[in-house]
Amino acid sequence: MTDCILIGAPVDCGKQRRGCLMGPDAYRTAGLVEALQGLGHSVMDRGNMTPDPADPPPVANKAVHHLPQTVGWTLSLMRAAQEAAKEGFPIFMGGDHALSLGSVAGMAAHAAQLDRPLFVLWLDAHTDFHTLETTTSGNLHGTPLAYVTGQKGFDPFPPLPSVIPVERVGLIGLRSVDPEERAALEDGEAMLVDMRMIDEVGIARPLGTFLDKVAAVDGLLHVSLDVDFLDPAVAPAVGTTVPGGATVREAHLAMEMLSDSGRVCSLDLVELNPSLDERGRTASLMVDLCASLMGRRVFDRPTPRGA
Ligand code: EXY
Ligand code: MN
Ligand code: MN
Ligand code: MN
Repeated sequence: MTDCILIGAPVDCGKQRRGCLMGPDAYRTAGLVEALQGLGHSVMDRGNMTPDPADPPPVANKAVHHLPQTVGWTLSLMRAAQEAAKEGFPIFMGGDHALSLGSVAGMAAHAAQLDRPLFVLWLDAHTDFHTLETTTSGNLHGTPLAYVTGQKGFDPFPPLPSVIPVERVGLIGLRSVDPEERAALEDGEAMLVDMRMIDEVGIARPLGTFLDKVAAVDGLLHVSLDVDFLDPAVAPAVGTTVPGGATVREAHLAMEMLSDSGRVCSLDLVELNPSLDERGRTASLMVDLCASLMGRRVFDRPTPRGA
């Protein structure tokens, strides 16, 4: 049984196109609380956050959209993550991926206090590895992973309590990477799994290797699940769809492997735009995936019948 702490983070300032504001309530409407309770977990729904304004407000930067608001969210979510992690398993219901600027930074600080290495699994079509200097869109939802791994060029974002080394980062589902992000990542130590690799060897092999790495150092693992990790045909309710994404089965297998590992300490559910959904289909799929992450199984470790 896990003490799940639901945190509504209706962050919509990470991009110009609005639509993630209603994300947290879409997950509630899709039955996230009941799904977790049905698995025997306790669920504390903290409601939806509103960010404290950054004090002093940062100077706006014309190349980046909504910088002051996003810095405010980052500070608030950093604090919320550390508090919630002391009480249980935080599930950040987004809101766009800019929420991970604060959620992941806060979880890294929490893990550092426990003297445990924090790993991050980024399930996403994108690497979200731009800095304020490299972004061409000016959308901060394309930057969180660069920030939490300590890349330069994030002034006036707060200094990180604990930096996550890129060798503790795995990205799976990649199929839309900008030149600057590729240049920053390609020769580095992060595990980069694009859809071609999943097509060739499946999702289990690279994910299994990554989980072995986490276990080898008794690490903790934060999972950041972007709706656009999935193929738009099965998850249309996201503003940054990229064709050729993960199938429903690949996503469930990943969640069940993560659950079996026992290493996951927190979760982001990000980029859901319910206004693009068909009868809440995408929100329901994300709730189903969360249930697989939190222990739902058809059979307990099925072996082929008669094996
Ligand atoms: N790399 C592009 C940009 O920086 O604007 C697209 C980013 C999409 C980010 C979404 C959250 O994954
Ligand atoms: Mn993302
Ligand atoms: Mn994405
Ligand atoms: Mn495939």
